[in-house]
Amino acid sequence: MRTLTVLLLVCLFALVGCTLDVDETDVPEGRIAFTSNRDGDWEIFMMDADGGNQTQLTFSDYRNGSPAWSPDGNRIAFSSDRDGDFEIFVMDADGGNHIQLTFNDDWDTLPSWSPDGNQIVFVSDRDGNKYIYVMDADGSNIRQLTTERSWNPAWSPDSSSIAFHTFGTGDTEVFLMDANGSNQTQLTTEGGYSPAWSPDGEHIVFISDRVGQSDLYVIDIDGSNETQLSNDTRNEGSPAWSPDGRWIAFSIETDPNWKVFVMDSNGSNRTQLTSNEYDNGSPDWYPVVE
Ligand SMILES: [Ca+2]
Ligand SMILES: [Ca+2]
Ligand SMILES: [Ca+2]
Ligand SMILES: [Ca+2]
Repeated sequence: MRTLTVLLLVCLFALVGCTLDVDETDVPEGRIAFTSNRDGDWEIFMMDADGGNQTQLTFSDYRNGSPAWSPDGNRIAFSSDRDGDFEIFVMDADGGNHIQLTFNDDWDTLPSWSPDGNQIVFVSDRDGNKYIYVMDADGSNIRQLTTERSWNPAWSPDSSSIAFHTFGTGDTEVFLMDANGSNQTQLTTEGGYSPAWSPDGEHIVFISDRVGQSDLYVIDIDGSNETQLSNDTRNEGSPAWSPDGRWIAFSIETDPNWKVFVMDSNGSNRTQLTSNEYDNGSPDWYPVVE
């Protein structure tokens, strides 16, 4: 009887151990907005961070892309070419109530919110090339921040700075600037683009082609500890950090389409989230830890 009791206890502890391990490992939690052309043109979708519950938020005959959650998780900024060129729009998190913020005949795209939700930084070619601009979240008070060709602005979690990359003349490199456009400083030196902040504001994940293939890298914001996170002959794109800091969502150009993946923030455990014959990309993590 005593032997049986011991055996039962061993089994019980083993089960508890297994259960704890499974809980802590590690299924990414939260929700991810992303884009897909699965209905014939680009639309914005949402899914759970494990790839489940994929739902379509926009429905149109034109292109909607670059989803960016407002910091409170109530709205999504995005770009749409419904008036013939790309403009910045904001909609509710359920896909309703579209409000147009920019009005011109040029490209306006890649919005990113200030952490207080009061401003949106974005890319526009309204002045002849692609430069970075900032506006109030109602579309007013537009100011130009960069005067070299630049792309992919990302506002820092502490509000103070904006990461972006420059291109067109020489190498494509990641830069940081103050939120008013001053103090533009180069962060990467061997090629880098598509920067995204860790939620603690200490690190930036980005893409680089420096070894002849595009891979994910991470760097501290003082330029130290640059580390390669992926080594894959396929192209990677558009990284986005989870609000709890544990995960990075991104896209991979699989044969023949782009798919959304997630991995640990150290580069391990790459898991595919979308599996269809269309392109899927531009993931942006719901910003509130639920
Ligand atoms: Ca459509
Ligand atoms: Ca426009
Ligand atoms: Ca227009
Ligand atoms: Ca790669």
